Amino acid sequence: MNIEKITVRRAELDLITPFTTSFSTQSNRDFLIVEATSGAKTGFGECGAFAYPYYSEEYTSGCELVLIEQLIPLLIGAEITHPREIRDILAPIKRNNMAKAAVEGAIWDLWAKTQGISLAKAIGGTKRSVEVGLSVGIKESENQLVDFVSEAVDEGFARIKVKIKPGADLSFLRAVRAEHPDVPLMADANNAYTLADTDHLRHLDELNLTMIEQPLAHDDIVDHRHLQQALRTPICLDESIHSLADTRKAIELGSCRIINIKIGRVGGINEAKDIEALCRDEGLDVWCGGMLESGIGRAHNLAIASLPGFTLPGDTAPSARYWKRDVIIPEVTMNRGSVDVPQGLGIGFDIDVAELEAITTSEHSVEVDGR
Ligand code: OSB
Ligand code: MG
Repeated sequence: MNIEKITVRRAELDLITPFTTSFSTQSNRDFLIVEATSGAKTGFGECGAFAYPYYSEEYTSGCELVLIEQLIPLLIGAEITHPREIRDILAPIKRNNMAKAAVEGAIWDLWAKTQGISLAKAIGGTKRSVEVGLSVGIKESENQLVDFVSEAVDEGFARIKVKIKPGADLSFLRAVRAEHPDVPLMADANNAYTLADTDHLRHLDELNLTMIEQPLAHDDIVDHRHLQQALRTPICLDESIHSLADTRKAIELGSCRIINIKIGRVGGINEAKDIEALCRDEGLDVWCGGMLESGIGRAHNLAIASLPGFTLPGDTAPSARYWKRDVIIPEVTMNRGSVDVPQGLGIGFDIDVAELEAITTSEHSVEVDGR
């Protein structure tokens, strides 16, 4: 399979509900779609980066540049027999994981389409449907949060994740727990705490949470070990894990009991698969995180979540939770807390070309003959 053309498309979508984390409030997405073409077939990938580098060092404009100037030149015209080769081709470029994952994802989709199989099958997925949780942003009051969560519980989500930060944590979680004593509940701090908060965070143990996600610094694994030793609540690492090597070190140290795998954060499906396999061997639970993706990134997330090691519900909520109109047809829907893993070719959804064109703000294509 020869990679004849790669397009980087920048697009904007408005979120139905503004999403507040400990680091920002987002009301729209300014993101990249990468398209890779060979012959008559095109594969689609999405870059998880946000417009500002608040979650990690990557951000949309930076990813756009690194794709155009560094990554695409290594891939254009390349003869690829299997997408597992892409990681080595891109290895000279350090990090830039979300940019790498976007183009790797496009080529995985393209390859699956040339093989006549689904992306999930190409990856080695085994599940036909995956359990889904909802990630709920920080609300202004405990009451607002409880109302929002109650709606989500009624809709059937398999677990609820509540964003927290100092000043919007224990009382908010207690209010949700009082109303929903049995719902699988977790919290995500997006690195809003330090070890000095250990006594405060110990109160999480009273709430029967399935986990606390990334309580400490985005680049830490050592302090998380100390905190995990002080808590009964399992720690899940998100921001801290960028690779298989990071995963091995976190497991060796005992820094967490659960890993959130985001394809973008770890640099692509190849790395995500290796992390899943290691965690399965080591008995750690894994689940699929989200970056408020459009349907294209969501389809990739559903494919990876179909691997057997993804034992917990993922942040792969239905399209209607995020967008008035998604860029895929049909949109992602949920049935009793689960989403079907698409079985069609590649990502298994058609692209809503009219909608994708309508939300495009810029576009850059590179072709094999240098045009
Ligand atoms: O930490 O998982 C996170 C959204 C933006 C930035 C970071 C995170 C999140 C989410 C949303 O939790 C997950 C989703 O619904 O896509
Ligand atoms: Mg997180």
